Amino acid sequence: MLIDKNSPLPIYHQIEEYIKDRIIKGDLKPGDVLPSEREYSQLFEVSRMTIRQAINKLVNDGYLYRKKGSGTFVAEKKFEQALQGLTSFTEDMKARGLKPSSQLLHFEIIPASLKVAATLQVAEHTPVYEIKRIRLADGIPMALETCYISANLIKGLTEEVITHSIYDYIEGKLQLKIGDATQIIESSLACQTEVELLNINKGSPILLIERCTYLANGTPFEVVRSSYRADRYKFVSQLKR
Ligand code: 16G
Repeated sequence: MLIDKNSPLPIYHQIEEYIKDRIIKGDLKPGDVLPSEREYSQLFEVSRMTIRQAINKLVNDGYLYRKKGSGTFVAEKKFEQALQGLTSFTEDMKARGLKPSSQLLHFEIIPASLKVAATLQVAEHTPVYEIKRIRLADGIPMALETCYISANLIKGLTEEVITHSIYDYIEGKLQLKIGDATQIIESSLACQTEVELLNINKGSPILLIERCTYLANGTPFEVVRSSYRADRYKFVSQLKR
């Protein structure tokens, strides 16, 4: 029996678990089209409404995605991103065996706003690099990043550097040691810019991450606001008591 109609567990939830199970076991693979609501409703002998409820939940949780006019598909597995280590996007993607790249949208030296200056612990209007990049893994857009970096501290950033790795440049070329960071994660829904640049549907879930990173001597050098695709990312941390 696929579902138990006498169980206290709601039927849509049992169906959701059944589909999830098939994805985890690999019977349904990323890119596969999901059987139709009609097929599932015949299989489970329940209404299409109940099936839709289960599928909606799996879409919201990132297991499935819908393509207008073509149906519902199995999504790629989410990346698990550890929250402990202070790593760069380049390092994260390489560690997964993926090819990192960046599409540069904007690069300019500007006077720091009051907010950026306060975080970077410099006077207002001190020159900072303003950098906007789309970060890609194997050519697929994963995140949109806007960062402000102290220009007096991190000298000589060029387009060439920032289309590769900023952290590599800081540690390899400038021989400065990166120490730690504070990070805030919030949830949000994709705005029009994110829809276009990350190639996602309107209203898709987004993880907003704001990071302030310090050199090992305690000086803050960057403040970054990133929008990560919540359909592709989950964050994992180890808790000790
Ligand atoms: C990550 C960092 C970002 C940093 C970038 C450097 C988060 C949320 N953000 O994307 O703060 O500027 O890596 O990457 O993790 P890069 O060395 O590849 O340029």
